[in-house]
Amino acid sequence: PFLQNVITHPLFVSGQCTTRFIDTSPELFRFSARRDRATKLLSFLGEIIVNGNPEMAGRQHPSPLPAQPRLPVLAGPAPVVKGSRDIFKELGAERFAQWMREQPQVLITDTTMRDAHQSLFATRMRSADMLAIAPYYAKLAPQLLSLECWGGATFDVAMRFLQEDPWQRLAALREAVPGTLLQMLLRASNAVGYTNYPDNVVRQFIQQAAAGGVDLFRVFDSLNWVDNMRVAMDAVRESGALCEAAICYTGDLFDSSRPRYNLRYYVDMAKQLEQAGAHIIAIKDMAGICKPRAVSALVSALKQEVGLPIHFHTHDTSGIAAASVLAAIDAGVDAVDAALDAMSGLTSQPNMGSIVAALAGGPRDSGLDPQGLQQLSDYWEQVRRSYAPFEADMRAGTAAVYHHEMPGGQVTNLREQARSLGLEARWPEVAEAYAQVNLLFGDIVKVTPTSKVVGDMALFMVSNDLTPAQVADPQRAIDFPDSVVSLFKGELGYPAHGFPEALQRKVLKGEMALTKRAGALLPAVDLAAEQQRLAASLGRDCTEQELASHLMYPKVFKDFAAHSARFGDVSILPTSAFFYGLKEGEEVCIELERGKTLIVQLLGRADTDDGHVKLFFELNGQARVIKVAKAG
Ligand code: 3PY
Ligand code: ZN
Repeated sequence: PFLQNVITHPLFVSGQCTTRFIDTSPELFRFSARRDRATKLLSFLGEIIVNGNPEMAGRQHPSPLPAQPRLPVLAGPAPVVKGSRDIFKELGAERFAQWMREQPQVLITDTTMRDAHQSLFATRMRSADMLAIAPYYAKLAPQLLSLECWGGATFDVAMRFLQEDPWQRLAALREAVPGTLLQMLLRASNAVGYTNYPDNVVRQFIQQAAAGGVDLFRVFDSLNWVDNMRVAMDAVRESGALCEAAICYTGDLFDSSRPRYNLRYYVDMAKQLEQAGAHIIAIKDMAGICKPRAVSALVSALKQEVGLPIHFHTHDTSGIAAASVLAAIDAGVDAVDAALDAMSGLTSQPNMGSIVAALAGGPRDSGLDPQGLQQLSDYWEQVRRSYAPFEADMRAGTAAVYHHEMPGGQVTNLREQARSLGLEARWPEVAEAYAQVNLLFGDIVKVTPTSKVVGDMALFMVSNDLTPAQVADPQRAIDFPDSVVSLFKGELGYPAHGFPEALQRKVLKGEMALTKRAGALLPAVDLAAEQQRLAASLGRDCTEQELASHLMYPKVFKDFAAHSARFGDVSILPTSAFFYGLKEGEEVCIELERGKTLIVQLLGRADTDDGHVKLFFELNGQARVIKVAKAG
């Protein structure tokens, strides 16, 4: 490697090196770190080849294994269109919001890199697949309002299952897509977690996310409790980013038997959010139950009574969500969410290409180029194949969603949880129990994290064969799941109408519920001291971003940091190699850094008699042997 560094050095190549060449060129010795990184990656590949990726346990490998996706071929120069981020930088937040309202065309957010894969294949999409296509967005779809590509469940899943640093994903996307707004989903006081955090932890997270590249924060509270959104909304505004505050749609606007969630309820909430400093209002229809007539009435009322742009988000679980999107557009909505065709439908967002086609030539034509979208979608179609083992076996939309009201992102997850408890065959009962739990809990908003609590309780009822009457019966002792106790204690906040008192008494068994916002009661974390403690436990300096990861998910971050120390940055591996390893004779290219590519080929394998496997690789033409212990 030293010789290699010498003969490729620019001074050597140009013949200008003197006798001091070696002394004055420390970079000649920078081969060990690269070699170390290559060895770590080979060790990881070795683990996957011999023991399998733990994420794949119990799942079927696709056959044949998908090939590396082909990227679009660009014809002609890029269109000269000012990207949404350029406009935002020029106008600032308030005037950008005004600009949104003044546009005749409907603005479109692409959810492919966040909600679509969260809802279709349990959030397993890897950064490598996003980063390869990201630069093409500027050329093929520069008219998009934003790319939703961060937050929600992606933060946790990146570290927990994909062994990736979510901050690195954000920074790389930011670099790859400089002209379009990057959007994240933030669970207000729950940040990107499942429980309320102390206020200063939420603020620190938002500061880091804004500094790391997020321009537009969609903020929601899982019980539509505006007081629980203020800390997050203030922090977003202070960071200079766009604050999009969401009203979570639940129930049915026109169902008089459930009058709680009526037009007044949503309009009042939107007005409170406007007062609280929102730049944009989102209608967050996380389950995909906002029917065309309902969204039409809602958008018209909001446009009349609130002076902010309205952004509609829905899911296609019912199979007819595009009708709602078109109804919202007819009613004057400013922006809508959609997923690129190959990543749309079912529990994901409705189909962008088709919506764009339906609007073409009309007064609200989105301005997006159908062919550009098609090229992006062709790429995603190939990518999706690598994730087939994570997809729910759902073939068609279903009206059942109007009954159970499960968020799109939860359907695949709850099915997965049911599977792990051996309840997969009883899925219709789980869905029914989910609807029953909602009514037992007082007809609440169900979105992360409250939706997880309702799901936990539904699984608990099905696995213990409990009826709603038995759950409510004060005489029957029940050991409620921890998440249910936490909900009734007010640790996630309160619905406007409170929890049903009798059930709350039964769940809390004499414990007191919180009388204030959890975030205000939780003691502030001494951030500097915590960062020092974290650095000490890692045995190295740590960044504020790592501190944020640790504050959100201490155990997950610790495991991820240990994995990175052992195997290096595995996010740069191609997806097929990451999940499925290499077959004998197979070769992969791994870009270690710009211009430094590793070409790895698996030549063969041999079992040893001490429970190991020796793998014979060729790495950039040189033989390397890795010995891997067989698990179990
Ligand atoms: C999340 O919080 O991750 C969601 O997608 C809610 O809809
Ligand atoms: Zn969603």
